[in-house]
Amino acid sequence: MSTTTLSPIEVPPQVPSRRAFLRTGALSALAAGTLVACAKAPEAQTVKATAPSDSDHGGGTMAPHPAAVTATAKAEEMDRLHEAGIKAFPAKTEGKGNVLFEPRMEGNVKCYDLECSVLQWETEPGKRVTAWAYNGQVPGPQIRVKEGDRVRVKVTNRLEESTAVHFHGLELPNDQDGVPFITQPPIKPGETFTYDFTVPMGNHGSHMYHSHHNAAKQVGLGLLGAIIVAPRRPAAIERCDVDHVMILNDGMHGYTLNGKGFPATEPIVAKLGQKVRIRFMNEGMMIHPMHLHGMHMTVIAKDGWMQPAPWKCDTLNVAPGERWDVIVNCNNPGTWAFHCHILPHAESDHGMFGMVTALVVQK
Ligand SMILES: [Cu+2]
Repeated sequence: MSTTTLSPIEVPPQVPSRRAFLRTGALSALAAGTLVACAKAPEAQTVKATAPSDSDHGGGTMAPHPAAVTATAKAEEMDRLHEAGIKAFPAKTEGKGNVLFEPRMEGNVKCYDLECSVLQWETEPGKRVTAWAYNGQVPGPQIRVKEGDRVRVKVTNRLEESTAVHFHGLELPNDQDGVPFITQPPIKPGETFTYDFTVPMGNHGSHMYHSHHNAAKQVGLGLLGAIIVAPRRPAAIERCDVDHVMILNDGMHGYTLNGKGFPATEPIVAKLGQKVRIRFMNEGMMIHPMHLHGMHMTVIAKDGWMQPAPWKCDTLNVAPGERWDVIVNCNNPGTWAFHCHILPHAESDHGMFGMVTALVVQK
């Protein structure tokens, strides 16, 4: 299993025609097996309204109606913005979240140090927002353990509010559940709290860790991450070539996938014939029906629990707090749109934004 690492290269910023764009555009290049990124969107192009010719009016020498010129110019401008967004994908931004977190071993204990702090986070090119983050990442670093592992997570609070960490999906002893005043005192500013537990056998799957204190604000600002528990004996159906975690959020940073909005979202790249596992996790406060073009998804697990029988769909509703694991058999080459189907979370007059990415199946 691997996550493909890609190095972007420059493409010319000007797009002379739609045909040429299709030939040289970033998405075409992705599909051809080369990742291409524009460091900047194409230069603003002069919009030339195509004035209807005299023949459009059935002869005569009448000048085009100003309203028609304005409408055409508006349509051209809208198309230009849409094209610029697609050309910029996958756009470079500062900071990357959800990076694999290598544990520090203390004997047979996997130890992770998490520090909560405030920083500026670039969600899309030029858009910087205030984030509350674990170890400077939104989402926080990705923890991967196995069922039966002994785990120690030391949380240091550098925020101006108290906090606590809940391991969402893990069935832990009560005092490890991370809910202030129910299971522990809050971790006050400047304090450190250590969680120490053994991951129960059978509790494998895609889980999350996040703040459980003033959480609408704290999770909305970025205090969240993935904790993935591998089974000791994986089922045949979960074997895959690419394992991709996709954390959805809709708080103060807008509509994001792994802390970024389109065109700064990360494409999923696979080769023809490979199997991709996608682990959807919703850390937001809204439902997001995630829709994949070109191929169906086979649902294998809900909240970490293997389904009694796999089932198929192309649009999968992911509600707040839910995790869904799907397998995509990449049998259809090309670049396929992959987006939330609540369309105001994905498209506007100004082009695609927010919860949009692509699955690129390379021949
Ligand atoms: Cu959505």
